[in-house]
Amino acid sequence: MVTRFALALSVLAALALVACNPRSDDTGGLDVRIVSIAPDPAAVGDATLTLEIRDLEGAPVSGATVEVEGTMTHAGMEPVIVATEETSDGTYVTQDFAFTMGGDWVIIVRAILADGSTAEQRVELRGVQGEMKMDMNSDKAKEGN
Ligand SMILES: [Cu+2]
Repeated sequence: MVTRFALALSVLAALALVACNPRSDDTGGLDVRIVSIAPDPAAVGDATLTLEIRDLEGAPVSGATVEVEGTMTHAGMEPVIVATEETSDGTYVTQDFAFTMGGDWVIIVRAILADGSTAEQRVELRGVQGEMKMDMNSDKAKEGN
């Protein structure tokens, strides 16, 4: 029952996020996108996200420091935050990313460009396959750990 209630809450939280927070992703006019997620479809476990950053003219943006955060909308979720490596001009690949739970995720890409400016993009990733249980339901976690 607790789990079901928690799930209902997380759905409500997701709806609230959509309804009340029409996000203005601050990409500074850049095109920041996730071009692939492996494995596909996404599933619990190790995963590799490939991102592309392009400028207004569509040219690859090289030399950025890019961090990727994966999180979920329910309370108590510990986000997964990793660095990326630029594998070719404007293409950045996550290092040691993993989906820790099944369900709906939000991927947040944060880039610090070579000139010091920043860009942030959020992408909803629904239906990551696998167990939707989380360790947070353990008694230890409930006590605030
Ligand atoms: Cu979660």
